This record gives sequence, C-alpha cells and structure tokens, in this order.
Amino acid sequence: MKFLACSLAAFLLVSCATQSTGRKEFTTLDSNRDGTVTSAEFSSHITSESFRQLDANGDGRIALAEWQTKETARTAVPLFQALDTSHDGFLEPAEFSSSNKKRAHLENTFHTLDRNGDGGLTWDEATGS
Ligand SMILES: [Ca+2]
Ligand SMILES: [Ca+2]
Ligand SMILES: [Ca+2]
Repeated sequence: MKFLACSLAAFLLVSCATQSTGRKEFTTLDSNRDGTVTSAEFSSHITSESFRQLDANGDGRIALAEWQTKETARTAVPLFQALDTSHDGFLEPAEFSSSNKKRAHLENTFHTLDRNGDGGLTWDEATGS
C-alpha cells in the first residue's frame, strides 16, 4: 500500500499547502458548501482526484501501464492485481475506490487533520493554521 499512500499524501500536501489554490481545493472538497469537510466528502474527493491523476489518457480506467508510470515500484503490481477484481487488466473507478486499506488510510489522514475530532474539517484545520 506504500505506493497509494504516497500519492495520496502527496496530493494532500499539494492541495493543503498551496495557499493560493488551497482555498479553491477546500471549497471543492466541501461539496455541500457548509464550511466543513466531512470524512465522506474528503474520501470521495481524494479518491476521484487520485483516479483522475492516474488515468493519464482519460479513458475512465487505469491500465497497468498508467498505474506503473506514477512514482512506481514493482510492488505496485500485486496491488493493482488485487484491486482489479474483474481481472480484465484495468481498474474501473468502482474497483479503485473499493479498497478497504485505502479507505482506512484516508480515514487516518482525515482524523489527523481533524484536530478537534468533531468529524468535520474546517479551513484552519486543513491548512494547519
Ligand atoms: Ca461540508
Ligand atoms: Ca486510462
Ligand atoms: Ca477491472
């Protein structure tokens, strides 16, 4: 899971640390626009964003070649095969988002950011200020 964990963490750092685009990212994360990002809003956005980044040719599925060109390790192949539950050599969005381990990682990241533990992420918490 190292590979996914890294790319997700990298995405988070980029989106949270860049002040200029950070606010926009936060608003994107806050899909119901109530000023806080819930765990559900967080996971669904990060998942779709990671998928979009990995799907280099934008055909809506991730081929092994696309999977491997990102910060790759050979160890990513078993993970790809594990996620590809239909065994057709492509990761569909549903396959990509159904990983329990990835879900657990996102939950952890969310709880780390949610410093007061109220289940919602405010702008201040997201930026660490
Ligand atoms: Ca919200
Ligand atoms: Ca693709
Ligand atoms: Ca598949």
